Amino acid sequence: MNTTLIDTVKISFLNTFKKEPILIFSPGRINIIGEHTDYNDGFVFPAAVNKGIVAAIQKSDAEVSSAFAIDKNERVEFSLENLKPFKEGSWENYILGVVSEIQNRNKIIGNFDIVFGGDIPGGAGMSSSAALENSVVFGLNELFNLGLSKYDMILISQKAEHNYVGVKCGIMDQYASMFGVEDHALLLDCRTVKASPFKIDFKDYELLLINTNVKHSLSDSAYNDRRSVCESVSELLNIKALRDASEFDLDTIKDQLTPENYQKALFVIQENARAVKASKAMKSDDLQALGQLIYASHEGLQKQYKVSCDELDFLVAETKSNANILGARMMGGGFGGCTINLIAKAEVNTFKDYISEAYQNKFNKACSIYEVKLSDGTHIIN
Ligand code: GAF
Repeated sequence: MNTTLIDTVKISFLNTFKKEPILIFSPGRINIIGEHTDYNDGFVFPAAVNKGIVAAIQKSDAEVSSAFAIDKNERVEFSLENLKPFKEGSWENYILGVVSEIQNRNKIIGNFDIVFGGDIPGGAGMSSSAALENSVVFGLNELFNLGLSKYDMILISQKAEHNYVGVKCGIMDQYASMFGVEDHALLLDCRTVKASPFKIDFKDYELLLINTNVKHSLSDSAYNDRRSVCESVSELLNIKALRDASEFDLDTIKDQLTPENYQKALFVIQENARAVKASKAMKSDDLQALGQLIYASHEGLQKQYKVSCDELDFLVAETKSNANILGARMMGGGFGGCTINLIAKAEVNTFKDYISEAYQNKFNKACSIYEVKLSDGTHIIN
């Protein structure tokens, strides 16, 4: 955990409110494989990381509540009555959305002050948004003794994202951020919302993240569009979600689908199978097989599901001739953010130098590179 970030958040809170806050760390996440499968009731393979959101929160006697986003240096006050979303794209919606969903469950909270900061940039595809939502619901649960389980909390965070942020996300991000286990990735079945933890020790290899530092506009609406394609194909197949379909089933309705939508549904079915195969490859320490699945995932996200972008495709393509990189793919919702790379530890420094220069030359901007540790989920910092 980033102790400088913790100190900054704590000091900012103390200076403004002159009272001791509860401090919460809520991690971002990586995802080894299983992209866009969560809202299809399928499998995903995420892990919480040691980067995320630190929030300081405490009850307030004032007539209103307040939130301060350190990174943006923006402060907002709001009444807990008649909550309404701020304009689209506002960070306030992650907080107000959580408050509103708590109220929808007839839980009573009083006014509070929250200060937060993070060390994952928004749009990195590492889910700073779920981390923020989880930190808010976790903090309010603690302050006002709401009696929410972690499971209740992630559903509240997810609903906040649906109803206040406007992204009809699945449950992967909120789950990974809340339930992460140090040194483990979680093979999560998004239908039962139960996960099997996998101890991650890639021996001579590690996972390296490369951030394109772009987030293309319309990514939220493109995400919601993908989700509705999947739902309409499921409806045609008369099944609950694409997790229940085989490639054979899909072929039976091929003539009722546009070629684009057929490919999208096919991608989901194949990606779901890849996530399960990846767990088997990991159980048998077959990193070569895992790497191939990771590459295949990118190919599908790029060509079938069409959620990649030039910057991500470039970063992945640049790994292909490097025998010390076993797999690479875009990670998260897409249209920007990070790639995840399964790379030999001995190669990391050389590759960092190489890719930084190549990316700069190609796009005339810098990429950022992160080495992360797998961490525990949302918790109070003592
Ligand atoms: C975003 C969403 F929030 C997740 O629910 C998931 O669908 C992911 O994109 C794609 O796998 O992070």
